Parts: sequence; structure tokens; C-alpha cells
Amino acid sequence: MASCASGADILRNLRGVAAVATWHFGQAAVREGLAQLKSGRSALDAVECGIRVVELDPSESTVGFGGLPNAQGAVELDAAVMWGPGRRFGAVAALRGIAEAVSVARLVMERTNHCMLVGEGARRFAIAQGFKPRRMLTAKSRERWKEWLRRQQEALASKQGPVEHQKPLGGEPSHDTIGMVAVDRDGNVCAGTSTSGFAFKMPGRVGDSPLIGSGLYADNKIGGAVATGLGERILRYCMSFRVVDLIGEGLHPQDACEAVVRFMVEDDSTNLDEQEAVLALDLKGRVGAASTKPGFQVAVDCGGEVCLIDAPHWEQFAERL
Ligand code: SD4
Repeated sequence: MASCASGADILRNLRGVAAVATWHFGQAAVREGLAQLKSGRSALDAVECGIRVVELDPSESTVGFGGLPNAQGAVELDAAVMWGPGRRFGAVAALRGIAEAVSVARLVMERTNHCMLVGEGARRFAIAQGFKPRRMLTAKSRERWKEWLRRQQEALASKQGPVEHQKPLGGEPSHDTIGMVAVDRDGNVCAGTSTSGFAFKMPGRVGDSPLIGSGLYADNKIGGAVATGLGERILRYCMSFRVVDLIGEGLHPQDACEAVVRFMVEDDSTNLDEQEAVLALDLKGRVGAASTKPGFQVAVDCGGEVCLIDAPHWEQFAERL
């Protein structure tokens, strides 16, 4: 797997890209998505199949099977797809016991007259559609939850107050969404997301990922975008919709992503220790990505190989804009 050099210039110079995805695990998703596209399948198939590779990988602790659980030790998944033709949308939130959340989201879109199912309703729908319920905790994710519980109890006993929900333990990421955008040979756009959300979150907490406009957006005349990071902040800005809208106004996707991150940081400069990031792909196969903090990486179809590129963060482009 090649790892390309970093930066906005690389992103800005890309053309004809068919698929992009967030974070290191996006590489596997893009590889699968490209295989689907090459065999003539749609961008919707590419996004669903690409995301599902990550959902089914037990070593990924922020998505699907093996994702870190909520405060009660239950894994609750959020996922969505938006399909450009007809501006169609399907989502699930707080889904328990089913790993392939993105596929359930797709079926919400295709087989119901609703856009979103949550909790027990989503789980029952998935089972009725043939998905097999399974235990979602791996030995590793159970151990990390128990460690969090131990610290929680220690903090309470020493009157320090509870350990915060959402804070990572032991250096592993506590939250990273797989977000993916693809354009197929018919020029149709699809965006999709899937995440176990914040580790040790409150039961029932839903982030941005399954919410249209915030976690994802696709417009068949423009392109698509997906967001990742602190959902509570992304939600307040409808981050993905803003990016797609700016591309529609004529901005290059890279400029659109940077403009939205800049707007968010300038609008509210509190809590900048948390990451928010966005990734976009337009109909011309141009790519953009930007984040509030360093560390956001995007996987991009670089014509034959899948590159992992460091997206520019706020401090790098603040002066330039
Ligand atoms: C959430 N935005 O649940 C997701 C988590 C994430 O990088 O993407 N983290 O808030």
C-alpha cells in the first residue's frame, strides 16, 4: 500500500478520482469500492461494500464489530447512505447487535418509506431483513470497557468526579468514522458513513454520522462530502452540506473544505482540542479534505493505487484563506 506525500497541494491536483474515504482504514474501503466500480457496479454498491469491509474488521475499535461500546458495555452503531439519484437517504442510529450497519441503512432507504430507524426498531428491521444478530464486543473491546469502568469507579471513590465519557484510554482512538464518497461511471454520487461513535458514550447518544447534512451529503449535480470527529460540533454546523453547497457555488472541493473548517473555528473557538474533519469528492473527481486539528488522513484512489494523504489542518491554512 503506497503512502503518498502529504498536503493540500496533492489533494488540489488530483483529477478523475472515483472513490475516497476517511482515516487509515479508508484504504481498505477505497480498494473494495474501486473493485466494485471496475466491475461496473454503482457508487452505492461501492460505498456500501467499501464501508462494510471496515465494519467487519474486528481490529478496528471505532466502527462495526469490535467497536468500543457505550457506558453500559453495549455497542451502538450509527450509519447512513445518501444516494445522489433522487437525493435518497437511509440511516440507522443506536443499532445494537448487527455489525453491517451501513447495509441496514441502505435497506431503510430502499425497502421502507422512512429515512431513519433507531434503536430496537432498527435492530428488528435488520433481523427481519435477514441480518444475523451477533455479540459485538471482542475480547479487546470488552477489556477496554472494563478498564474504563474501573477508572470511573476509582474516580468516583476518590471524589474526583466521573471519568469523562468520550475520552480515549491508552492511546487508542476513541472515535473515528469511516466515511466514503464515490462517483460511478454513470456520474452518480454516493456518500456513506458508519461508526460506533464515541467510546463509552451515554446510551442512546447519536452523533453526526447518521444525520443527513451533518455526517454526510450527496448531490448528483455536485458531489458528496462526509465528516468525522466530534459529532456534537459537526451537527451544529451541518458540516457536510455546507461543503457540498460551496462546491456547488463553484469552489474547488479543497477550498470548500478549508472554508467550512475556517468558518467553524472562527465562529466558535472554544473546545478546539477536539478534532472535526471533512472529506469531499466532486463530479469531476476533484478531492478536498481539511480538519481543525492535525492528524486527519484520507484514503484516495490515485489511479491504480490507494494513497493515504495527510489532510491540511486549520493552522496550516488559516493564513492563506
Ligand atoms: C460521532 N462523528 O459519533 C462521530 C465519531 C467520529 O472521528 O467520527 N469520530 O460523533
